Amino acid sequence: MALSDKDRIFQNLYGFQPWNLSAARKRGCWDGTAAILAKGRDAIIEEMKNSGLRGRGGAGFPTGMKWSFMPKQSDGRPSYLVVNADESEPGTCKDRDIIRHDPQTLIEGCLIAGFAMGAVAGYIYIRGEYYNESVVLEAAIQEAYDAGLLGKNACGSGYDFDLYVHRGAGAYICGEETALIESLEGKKGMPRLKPPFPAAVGLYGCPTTVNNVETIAVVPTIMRRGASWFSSFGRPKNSGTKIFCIQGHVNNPCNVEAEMSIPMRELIERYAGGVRGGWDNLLCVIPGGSSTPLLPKHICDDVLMDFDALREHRSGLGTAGVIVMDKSTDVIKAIARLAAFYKHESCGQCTPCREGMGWQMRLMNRMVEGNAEIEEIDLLENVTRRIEGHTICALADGGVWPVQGLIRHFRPLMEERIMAYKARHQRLAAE
Ligand code: L3W
Repeated sequence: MALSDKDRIFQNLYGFQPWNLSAARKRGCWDGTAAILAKGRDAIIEEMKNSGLRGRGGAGFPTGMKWSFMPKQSDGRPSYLVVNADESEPGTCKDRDIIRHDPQTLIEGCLIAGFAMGAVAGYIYIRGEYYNESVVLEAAIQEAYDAGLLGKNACGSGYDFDLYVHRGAGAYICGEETALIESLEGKKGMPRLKPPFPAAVGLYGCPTTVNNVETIAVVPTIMRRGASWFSSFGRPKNSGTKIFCIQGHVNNPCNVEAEMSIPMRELIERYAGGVRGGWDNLLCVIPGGSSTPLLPKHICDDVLMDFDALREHRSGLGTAGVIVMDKSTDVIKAIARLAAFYKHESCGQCTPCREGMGWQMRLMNRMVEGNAEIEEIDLLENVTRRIEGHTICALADGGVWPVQGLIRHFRPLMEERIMAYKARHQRLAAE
């Protein structure tokens, strides 16, 4: 089902109205929250399961199921909710705009989610570079406390819930949930081995659920409008609405909340004004932050923007940071830039990632010039396969997927560049 304006959960995504509590209330925030909590923990989790909501931070894990992993009875340890606002995926700026312009959607979501999982407190871990957003968030939380919506007897529900903001220091790896927990505990942000999953052993060794900002911020509306309303958008297992960040060579770069499973072509055409210079000028699209690029032929196949459809195309929805590149792009250079990002952000804990990301970046830099041997393309592909799946966290996987996609889709271009480099040097040597 196509989304109309009134269906949008984020009514202030563009900041046309104030973010403060009274304006948020006029948009429907905090409407009947006490009645939602009165339904009880199990009913809220059931509603989330029925809505089909999947995590919006990249992995797409079913939210209701994740909450159900939290202990029903305390064994003496407190439980915590942690919100991942360490938004750092290339091309992704959706959580930033939720916090900037609609922070009460997130704060109300924290209360409902925290209640459903029996948490005593919530921590919002926000990336250090989002300084202005952290100021807005702190002020919005204070407004919620002052109005009795948070803290002791939150919303008059009899439930006590505190919410804190913690600023990160600008490391992409701290978006990985266990590295985030380490960082929150005051340690160096390095991923932990899983299992145990955070629901069993998380923050300070206590049961913890880590959810992305967008995931938590849609919860109040799902509870108000109902699971079947949310799941009427998209398709089974890929339901609901989603914020897409469309950028690059489009006529109108934007963040937009649209229905899940919208065809990529329609998304770009309807909301971003189409490709600069027209569709014939399209080179490729990275659909999910730094996932594998897709070619125009895939887009003409009407590829759908959801977790499962993009996986079928050996790519991914990720955080839905859609990067459009037209034919003026040096795609080898663009992917080399991503390789440099992952080299910079590797925590260095696992050898395949620590060594592999640097090796990959250096070879990719030579590929940009064409200063390589043709056989090194196969070597590059081979090494990426040896890195993938051999590290504690998904950072290295994310680092090799775009390179694998480049080789899969643009090998002739890479070969051509190497041949041109050789020809140029032979000519210079002969002169
Ligand atoms: C209990 C089990 N819990 C899984 C939980 C797990 C986690 C969630 C997903 O993210 C993706 C990558 C990119 N018992 C469980 C369980 N869980 N099995 O479910 O877990 P997982 O392992 O599938 O993924 P992950 O490592 O949490 C990796 C994407 O994230 N990505 C994007 C990053 C985005 C940003 C941003 O800017 N927002 O940083 C980067 O790689 O798609 O697939 O909570 O505990 N049996």
